[in-house]
Amino acid sequence: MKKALITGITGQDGAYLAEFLLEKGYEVHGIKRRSSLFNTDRIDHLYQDPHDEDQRLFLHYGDLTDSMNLTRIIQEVQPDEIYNLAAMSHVKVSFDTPEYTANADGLGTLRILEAVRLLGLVEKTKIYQASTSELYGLVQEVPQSETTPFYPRSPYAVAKLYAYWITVNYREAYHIHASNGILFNHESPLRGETFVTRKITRAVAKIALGLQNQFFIGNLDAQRDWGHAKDYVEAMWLILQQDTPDDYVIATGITTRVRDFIIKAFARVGIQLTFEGTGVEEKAYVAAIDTDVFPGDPKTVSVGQLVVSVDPKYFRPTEVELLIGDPSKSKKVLGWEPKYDLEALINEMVEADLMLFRKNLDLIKAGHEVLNQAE
Ligand code: NDP
Ligand code: GDR
Repeated sequence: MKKALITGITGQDGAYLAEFLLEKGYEVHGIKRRSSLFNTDRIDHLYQDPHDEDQRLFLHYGDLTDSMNLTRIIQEVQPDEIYNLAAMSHVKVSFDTPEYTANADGLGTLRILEAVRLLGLVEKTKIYQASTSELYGLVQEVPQSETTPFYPRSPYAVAKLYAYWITVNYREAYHIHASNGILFNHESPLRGETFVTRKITRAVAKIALGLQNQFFIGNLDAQRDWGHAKDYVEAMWLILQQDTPDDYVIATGITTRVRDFIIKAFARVGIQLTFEGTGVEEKAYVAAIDTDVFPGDPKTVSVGQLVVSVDPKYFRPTEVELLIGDPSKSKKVLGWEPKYDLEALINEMVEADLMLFRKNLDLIKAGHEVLNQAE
């Protein structure tokens, strides 16, 4: 039985990857951080009682900033494959916590590579590094491929640049099977609530159910190549199944503006929008409601209602305006093909958030106060 170690198993990708590898018959080990509240929501459905004889999912406390902890876990587990997904992954937050981000996202990768080298696991352990389209940053060329020059635009992207190159260096210097997946944005119902897609689908669901009137947003013109996390974790696995380590772009090849994502998400609940104004003054109003599609009480939303406003607090000091990936190499070499398109992704996300907030609605009707602080 192959053993995989996933850092960041409690995150969006870690949860999908753990499920994928368990289905493939792997023994899966994950590193989770100690937190003052439970932080395993996304993998609770995979939990197995430690007393089960056929237990195949194991969690270890750890942190990417703690070398000794990482080295001990890798020594104990002796993994065939390590997926390094753990990171402070929020671009905007990295401007507030640049040193920590460099430590976890940059040096964290070094700690794993060095542990594998020092423990004599170079021949045994393959390493996947979660690299990112944020490396491309300021547009040099489109679509962006494995040969496009990098120009990172945030402390997060600069930390990930170090992680990318230290992975390449350890591959070349010590012949470790270490590969970078340069993944473009990928989303799902498990996406963190403060990333723009999930923020939008949550707000759309709440507005449709009458739990909220409007929401605030940052740069409406940013363009992203959005895929589904489920498709992207398969690519991670395929990368480690290759005889030779290498770096691959994983993307859909289609880019969409934040504004159009909002329009599509509202359309899913039967609300048509009209945008007025420009720049920080731009706002979106309800233009029409298709009552055959609308999932809530029709009285909760009205034509002319203000639903979206721009708030510059969500702007970044330096922005990445346009990402569009060229996945030709991964399609050709890995045989990777995404199954979801943007419509299917948005539908799944809005549907999941409607389900979530219907439960909140029931709680509110029963007299409970429900707090939601996501931005
Ligand atoms: P998430 O933010 O959902 O998950 C990040 C995970 O890392 C969580 O499990 C988190 O733990 C853990 N983590 C954070 N800091 C540390 C630390 N210091 N030590 C140990 N664990 C830590 O990210 P995603 O699942 O979306 O992304 C996975 C990886 O892929 C990340 O490295 C991200 O930067 C990268 N990436 C993501 C893309 C995307 O579009 N999703 C695109 C390209 C790259 P906790 O649950 O306790 O917070
Ligand atoms: P990104 O994702 O920065 O691309 O990083 P995010 O969803 O945060 O932003 C995408 C774009 O939307 C714009 N935007 C807003 N973003 C947020 N979060 N909140 C807002 O209110 C808002 N309004 C507009 C942003 O400015 C940006 O242009 C994600 C992360 O998963 C990284 O870890 C990963 O490496 C990259 O994707 C690829």
